[in-house]
Amino acid sequence: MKRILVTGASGQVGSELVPALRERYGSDAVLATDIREPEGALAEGGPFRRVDCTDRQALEHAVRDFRADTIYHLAAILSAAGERDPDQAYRVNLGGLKNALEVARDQGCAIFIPSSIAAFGPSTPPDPTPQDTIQRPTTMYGVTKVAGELLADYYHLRFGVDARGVRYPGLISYVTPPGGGTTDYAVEIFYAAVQQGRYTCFLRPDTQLDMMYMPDAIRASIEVMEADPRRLKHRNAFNVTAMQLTPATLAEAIREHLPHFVIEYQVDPLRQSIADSWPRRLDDSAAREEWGWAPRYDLRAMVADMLENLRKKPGL
Ligand code: NAD
Ligand code: AKB
Repeated sequence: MKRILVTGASGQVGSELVPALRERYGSDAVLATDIREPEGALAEGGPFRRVDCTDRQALEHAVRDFRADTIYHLAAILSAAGERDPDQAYRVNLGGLKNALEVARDQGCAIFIPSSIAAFGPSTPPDPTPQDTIQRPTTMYGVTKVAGELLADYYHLRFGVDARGVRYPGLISYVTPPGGGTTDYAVEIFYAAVQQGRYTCFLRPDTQLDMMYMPDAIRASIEVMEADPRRLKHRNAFNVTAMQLTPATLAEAIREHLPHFVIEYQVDPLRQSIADSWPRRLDDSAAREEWGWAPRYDLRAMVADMLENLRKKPGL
């Protein structure tokens, strides 16, 4: 029976991944950990332990006490927050990851490590961005993501650690708000549309980025860990994608449901320059070939589901 420890479990991804893992493997088989208290389904659905991933001993004790055989290592500082405090981003994203890999090696755990479209930079071919290509990111977040991809490969090659991962695009979801990224606009826009009927976007209307709806991201994270290892040529940092959006096309899709919705633009130079350095579209053929990846939500399906669920959310 699988026993899974999730770091950074209270965040945008963890708050949906943990319930999905509990549904699949049993509620007592998944330990959620974070430095932030969990809320909602995450808090009610199974065990939680406060663990700072920069504290290797604390992480090791949690893995050992729980007898975990798999770690989903989600704890991180995202792109915009990382530019406000690059030192903290380095400590959490790289220090925390190194600890998680060491603990996985010591305790014989498989480990899931998410990378990001942020692992690419302005010299990467942007459309489509190949699986294996130039990676010279210009943010601290991106630097830690490239280094993380390399570390994960290294721990597999050198120590046999079953490390796997995907490069998530920007993730759109309604359970937990995003934690300080550049793609956050694609979530904020929905809350603003439902609550105020208007949104002021911090990116230019034509800024195209890769995006994915959270149910697809959760499925990708579970499927890559369950994939037959004999078929995997890459293991880590698989490009995955579902849709390509600009603020203008997203606003237009929202207007199909809310015809009076208004979008305005007040560009934030920091986040615009980060977005301009990222790919416009990932080539996810390696994930499709090696473990059968395919997204289920396109723009229309995602917008309809987001609006339906946000309207049901208490307080909105
Ligand atoms: P998030 O910011 O919503 O959540 C991260 C969680 O990590 C938070 O709950 C935070 O409290 C926790 N955390 C921070 N420092 C910690 C520490 N020292 N010890 C333990 N926990 C700590 O981020 P997310 O969106 O859930 O991202 C999860 C992973 O997915 C990250 O690795 C991120 O880089 C990656 N990712 C996310 C997106 C996205 O759009 N959300 C896109 C690409 C990649
Ligand atoms: C961010 O914008 O920082 C994240 C990501 C794409 O990694 N959402």
